[in-house]
Amino acid sequence: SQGLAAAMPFNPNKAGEYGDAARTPAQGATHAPADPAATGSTSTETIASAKLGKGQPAPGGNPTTDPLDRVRVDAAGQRLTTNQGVPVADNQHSLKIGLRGPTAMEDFILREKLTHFDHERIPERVVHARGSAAHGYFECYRELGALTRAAPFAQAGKRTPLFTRFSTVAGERGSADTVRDVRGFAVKFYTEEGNWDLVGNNIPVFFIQDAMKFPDLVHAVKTEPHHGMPQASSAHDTFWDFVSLMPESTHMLLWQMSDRAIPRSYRTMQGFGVHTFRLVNAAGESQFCKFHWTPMQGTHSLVWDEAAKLTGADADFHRRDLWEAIEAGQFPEWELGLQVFSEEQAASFAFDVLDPTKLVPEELVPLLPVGKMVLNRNPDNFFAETEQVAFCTAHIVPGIDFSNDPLLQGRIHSYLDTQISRLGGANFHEIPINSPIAPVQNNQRDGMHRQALNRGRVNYEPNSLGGGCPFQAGAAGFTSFPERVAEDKVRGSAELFADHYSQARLFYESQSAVEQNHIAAAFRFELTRVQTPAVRARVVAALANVHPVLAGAVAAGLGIEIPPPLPLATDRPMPEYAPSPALSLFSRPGQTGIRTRKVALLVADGVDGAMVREVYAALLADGAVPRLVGARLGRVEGVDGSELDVEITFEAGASVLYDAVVVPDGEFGVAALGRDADALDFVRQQYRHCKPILVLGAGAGLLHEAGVPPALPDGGADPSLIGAHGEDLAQALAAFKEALSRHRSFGRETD
Ligand code: HDD
Repeated sequence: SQGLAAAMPFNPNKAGEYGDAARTPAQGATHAPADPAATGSTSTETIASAKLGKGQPAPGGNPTTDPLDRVRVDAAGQRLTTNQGVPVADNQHSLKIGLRGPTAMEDFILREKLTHFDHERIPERVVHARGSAAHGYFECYRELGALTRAAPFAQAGKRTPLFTRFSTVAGERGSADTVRDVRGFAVKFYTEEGNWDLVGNNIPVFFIQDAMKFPDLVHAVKTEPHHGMPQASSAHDTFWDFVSLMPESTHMLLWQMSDRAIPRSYRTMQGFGVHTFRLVNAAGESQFCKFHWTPMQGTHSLVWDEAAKLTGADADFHRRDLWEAIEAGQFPEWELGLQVFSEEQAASFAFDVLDPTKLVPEELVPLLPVGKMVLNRNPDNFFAETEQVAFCTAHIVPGIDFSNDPLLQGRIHSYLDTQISRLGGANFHEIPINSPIAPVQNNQRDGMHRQALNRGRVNYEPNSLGGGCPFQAGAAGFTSFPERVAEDKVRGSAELFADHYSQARLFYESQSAVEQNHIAAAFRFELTRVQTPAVRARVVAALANVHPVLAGAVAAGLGIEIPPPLPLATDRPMPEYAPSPALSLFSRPGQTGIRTRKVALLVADGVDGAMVREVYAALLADGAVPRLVGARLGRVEGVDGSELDVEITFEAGASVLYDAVVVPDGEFGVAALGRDADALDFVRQQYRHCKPILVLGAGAGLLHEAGVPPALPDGGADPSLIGAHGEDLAQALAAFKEALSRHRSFGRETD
């Protein structure tokens, strides 16, 4: 707790939790957005709405908190009541006819309480049920009027509040965070021209090309219907049966079998809008656009063995990580980059930009950085915000428009539709987290749970009795881009959609050797779980069209010969592909150094306490999160007589929860650790998972006992396995921090 708590829990505007003083974060204690007036910043968080009033909001304020204030409830100092506001005298006993008699039918307090409880659950999302979210803002780097009239890009420095939810896809609401899966990356921008939802994933392509196939895909990947297994995993027959009969999924499968699908943190994932969208400027001119979110924290992933163990050690690993980083004031940031290209350019590409199984290589259309997203406030209430937030691809604003991507076209229907059953009616837009900061005025009325008290007699348009209001906005309102379409009405797909393998090959060839090995291992694992040999063989037959090395490695892992490749639907040459280095996770190490990285310092009676303290302080100073881990809670005594408080035990703080380990000096302490199976496992797993290890003096004995190769002062062949004695501690610490900022040392990987 010393690490994160030292930075003080921070949640501006969350008065309920930290008292009214928390509304104005103390100077130096937080990373609150700077006061534009004081810094001379160009920030123009100008707002004008009935809910919010006009003009600049309070510095560091977030316009979405004001509408949420309306519904914030704080019980401090309040008496208990029923839902009708009747004070409750006794909340422990039902009303009985005699102390040993039956309960009275008239006990309205009991009945109200139980009835409400019986209805506390709502249907979980049919996909992306498991997720976590946070509030924040988007800050625009530059005015983009030439490209789009969308409000968030209207001015350099402009801030637009937003709410972002990350999720897994296949698992149920209570499933583990670290399973192999695609991650959802959904952002709701509360613009003054209405809400814009960019509902993306951490992978830039998708499994299928047409929304018609989505229910089948989801049925195939979710638990099998007869026995409800497996939970949150694609490693089963129905999924691989479906995708092996759907060659268009091959590109996405390579991403899903890559380390992208086991991120270290939500904070270390890229996000993608996936589809080609349109930007439209005030003159009505349009360009195509792809949206990319790039994490400032770098792109980092787990290793598979670690991910599997984490599901047991902490099923909330990603949820906790996001929450703790924000509470500690270490606000995660992503840069928004646009790939903008004209229709003419698109027509010259060797792939179809309307095909969501294809990406636009950054080498072909570079990213234009246009702003950043900062997540700086955790929700007050998980259900009210994270669970009830309703993202819809149909939620776009003037300046953004759809393309004809057939997957996107189907999504435009599906999201609105699903919210109606999930959130119990057509008024889900009135739930505070979904309600825009822009005023809502129309003639839609009534329905379940209606909140607005629409006044007057006019609920139709055109009208004269209401002075014609609300009136059509005309050119100031949303106008669809008038794309010319003159075609036959058909079911089918465009010619270039038939190329299923070129970009899968591009992706594979763009990966480092380490990443390629991980992809092959993931296919081997998943297909080993598949029980039907013909399904396994069909997947390898698809991979034979991607790359002979990959197909060979997977076939060898399954103990089969490479089958003849699946037939190709097109043999068009695909000229512009070369390896795209931007597709490797290693191309984005990040800019936040060792901040928020968790480091375990192993302790026992007899370790060198002074040295442990020195390392602890040095890590804390650079924003890392050190923890003293021992066999049991309480105090251990160092050889020098110093006392150390164990913060967590090996049982509760398993190795997989830490990014690195420090093995202490002190012969007796090291000998004690060497007799502890948990301590030995801890060191072995840190080594196996390629994490930085700092070994102080006699600590070398623990590595030996654990069967880990010896550490050298400069790291030697393994730059993340660093040995140190008292005199060269500073140098070793520097090397350790450097290794920690790189995250892992895959050179030592053997499995
Ligand atoms: Fe979807 C949820 C992302 C294709 C239908 N989807 C959902 C969420 C994300 C995505 C991030 C969770 C939003 C949240 O946090 O609440 N979905 C994608 C991406 C896709 C995609 C990036 C392809 C590019 N989805 C897709 C298709 C359909 C749907 C083709 C249907 C035709 N998706 C849904 C849904 C969900 C959903 C059933 C479930 C819960 C919800 O919408 O709110 O409507």
